[in-house]
Amino acid sequence: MVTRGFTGRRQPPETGARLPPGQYLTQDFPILQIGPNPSVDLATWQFTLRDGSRPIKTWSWEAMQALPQTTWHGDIHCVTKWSKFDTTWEGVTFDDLLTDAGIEAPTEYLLAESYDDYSTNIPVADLTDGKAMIALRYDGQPIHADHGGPARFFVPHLYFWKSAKWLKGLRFTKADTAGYWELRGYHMYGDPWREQRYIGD
Ligand SMILES: Nc1nc2c(c(=O)[nH]1)N[C@H]1C(S)=C(S)[C@@H](COP(=O)(O)O)O[C@H]1N2
Ligand SMILES: [Mo]
Repeated sequence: MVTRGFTGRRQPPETGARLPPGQYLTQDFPILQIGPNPSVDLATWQFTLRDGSRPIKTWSWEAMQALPQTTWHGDIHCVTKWSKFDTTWEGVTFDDLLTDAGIEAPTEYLLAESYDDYSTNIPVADLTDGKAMIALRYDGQPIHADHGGPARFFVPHLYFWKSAKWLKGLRFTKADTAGYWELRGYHMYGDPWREQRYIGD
């Protein structure tokens, strides 16, 4: 059983087992971002899948809602050391997106790109088999703009900076290409269980 209202450093053993090294458990939901929320209008919202500079397919908000929706439940881990347990997200898996586009991944890497000029790189192997989604709902509700709504990328097994808010598209790249934080000293991969926070970790 998870202890409710827990705030101190001491924690039940089952909590410790779920916490990656160096993380602490938080009950609230911190907001972290490089600038103000970009304004994203659902009427003009677009999501585009690209192979390098070449567009593969673009979805409107309605088209994205019409794709199969999958629910994910579990824990998220931010590089600033908070972890949050038992979060519930719903959206379109990366697998279902590729199926709808009628393609297989053309390269082994991609960049998630956002409406606020944020980007972050992830290997394609980390996105397949249900490991990532275009999240459209959090806790049964539309995602609040502060947490990246209307749509954010969601890659929960990596540090949360890999889950790009206000997602605009995914761009396949030939090589592993650093995004916003990776250009500023953060790790290219970001596995919380191996504590890959910064370059060289
Ligand atoms: N577009 C965009 N996505 C982003 C960021 C950002 O600044 N812009 N910050 C990242 C970081 S560092 C973290 S920890 C998480 C925070 O998500 P939250 O605000 O929903 O907790 O979003 C990530 N995704
Ligand atoms: Mo972060």
